[in-house]
Amino acid sequence: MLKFIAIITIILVFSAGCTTSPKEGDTVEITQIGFVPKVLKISVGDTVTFVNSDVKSHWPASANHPTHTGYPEEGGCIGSKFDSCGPLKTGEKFYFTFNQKGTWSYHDHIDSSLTGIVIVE
Ligand SMILES: [Cu+2]
Repeated sequence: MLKFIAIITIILVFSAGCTTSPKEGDTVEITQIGFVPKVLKISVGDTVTFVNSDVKSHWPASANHPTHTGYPEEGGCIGSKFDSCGPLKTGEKFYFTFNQKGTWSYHDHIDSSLTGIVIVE
């Protein structure tokens, strides 16, 4: 009986562990009204998925428009690595891993009135 309880306990602990890891990615949806959620809090090293749920194309990129130098990692295509480097069509995704702590503003390079913030702690 003790052995049975021990096995059940191990299974419960193991399955509880499985529900929390691997960590599900954080997602920002791009809709016709903009980025949802507008402010997203994550931990350093987390990957955010930007998914275009609108019928129009969108292009997430670091602030500020048009230089995109706000996020302090070189690379990408304009001024920072945090840039989808092209329009996302409906249903398309852009994945970005935030390795820098800080409050990072971004925008839609096609319609720069659409903005969002990722807070990396
Ligand atoms: Cu821009």
